[in-house]
Amino acid sequence: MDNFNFDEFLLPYELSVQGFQLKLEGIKRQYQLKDLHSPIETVMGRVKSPASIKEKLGRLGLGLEGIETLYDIAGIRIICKYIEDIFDVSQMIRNRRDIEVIKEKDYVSNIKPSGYRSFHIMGRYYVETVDGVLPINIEFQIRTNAMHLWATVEHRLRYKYNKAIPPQIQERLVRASSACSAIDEEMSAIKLEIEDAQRQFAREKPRQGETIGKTGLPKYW
Ligand code: 0O2
Repeated sequence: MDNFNFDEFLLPYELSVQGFQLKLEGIKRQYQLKDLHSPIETVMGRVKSPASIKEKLGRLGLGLEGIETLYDIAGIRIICKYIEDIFDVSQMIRNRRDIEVIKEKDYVSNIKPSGYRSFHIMGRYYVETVDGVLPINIEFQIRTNAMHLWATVEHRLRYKYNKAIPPQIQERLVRASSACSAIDEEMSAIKLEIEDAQRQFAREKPRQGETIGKTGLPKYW
């Protein structure tokens, strides 16, 4: 394991992550230029560190020969405003011709016992390298701001407690996850109500001083 060249191995993963971040930022920009709500709010990317790769392989009882079976060496996180956006973004990824979807994990409908919520898509992406075309596994984690807040705090605590979070803290985290779910549901309900009002308003003639977006709907937000 010691003489494995991580820099060389990880370079195509880094290029893929950078490339996808740009592509997804581009989609967000296109929505903005069309004056439409973008289901993508923030895009983040990371390549798993060698230490974290070794730790995960060890946890799975694999040696370095198993490295290419890991799905999350290249990771893209897409943060959305509303739960509905998660499903729009997932569909957007499924429809892409540069990604072959391998599997999906719906932790939004099937919340993990820890309280973790997110929608994961594991895909294969083909990178052009000097040695030819290389298949790269890439994991998309799609979640709302509330899901992201919870996941980052819980992740940090897991490291702080060396993965053994005390039971009373775990219980509070599960309750915090339910509170985040409630926020997501309420935000979606508010959005729906405003959209209904916008549709109603669009059927009426705009009064003086009121603006109508390119979508034909008045700009309330
Ligand atoms: P890190 O440090 O974020 O990279 P697979 O991906 O299918 O080969 P795995 O890892 O069992 O197998 O899949 P799972 O459970 O879907 O986890 C994948 C990633 O989702 C994790 O990667 C985390 O990023 C995130 N995740 C899953 N469960 C939790 C959870 O309970 N809390 C938090 N905060 N994140 C979670 P890593 O490698 O575990 O971690």
